[in-house]
Amino acid sequence: SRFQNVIVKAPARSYVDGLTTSDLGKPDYEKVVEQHKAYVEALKSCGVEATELQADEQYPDSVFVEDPAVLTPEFAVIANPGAESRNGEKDAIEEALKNFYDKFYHIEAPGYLDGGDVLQADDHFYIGLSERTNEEGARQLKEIVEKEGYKADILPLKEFFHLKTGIAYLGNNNMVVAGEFIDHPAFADYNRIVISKEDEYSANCIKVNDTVIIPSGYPETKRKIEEAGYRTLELDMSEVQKQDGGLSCLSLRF
Ligand code: CIR
Repeated sequence: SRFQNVIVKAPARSYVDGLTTSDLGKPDYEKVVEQHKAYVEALKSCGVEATELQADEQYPDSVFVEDPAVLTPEFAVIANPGAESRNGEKDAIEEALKNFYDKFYHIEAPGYLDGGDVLQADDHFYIGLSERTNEEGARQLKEIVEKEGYKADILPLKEFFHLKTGIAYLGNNNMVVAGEFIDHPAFADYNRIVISKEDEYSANCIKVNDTVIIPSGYPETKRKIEEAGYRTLELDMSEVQKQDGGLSCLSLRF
């Protein structure tokens, strides 16, 4: 499937004080601005139109637009982000999505869900249970997508922060897997591209039309994805990684 549009949001100055579990140090604001610009340019080079939302100082993590929504070609689901400091991010995202969608669903409390815990592979959704996504949130999303004709599985996470921290779908049955997903029965029928422990960060990559965008500094991952038949494009993600973010987190693609 091809994407025509992406939504991105510029990093706020408050980004450097956002949530993180990593011990990689404080991000450099000027540098994350540069990295984000390069990211938006890379997406555009893959043939999508970018809707670029203004930075919002009130929400340090709002650059991670993937978490407040889950999109399909037919409908939008406004999520209910599980971190309190991030929950209000969903309003600006819903507003932006009104320019593209007529059909909306909402995940409602006591259900919580982050888009980072949701992976779509063709007509199948995988929904991770994490610190951010609870059983009720996952159940609501499963019910929505099943009603719309998709399949859905709910998977409790053991180690990863978000489901998509350790997995990416490239199409053609090709699944990039790391850590707890390498031998996970839910993914046994895919052609698995296995990412080693030391390269785990690069499992969060994104296929945008004819290109797979990967973080720079992972030659083994680049080789494996190219061997699977894809063109790759590398981006420096250092300041994003410091705040537990990856390539998928920075955009909504539809
Ligand atoms: C957070 O803790 O929510 C952000 N610092 C990182 C969110 C990353 N998003 C994602 O994996 N989808």
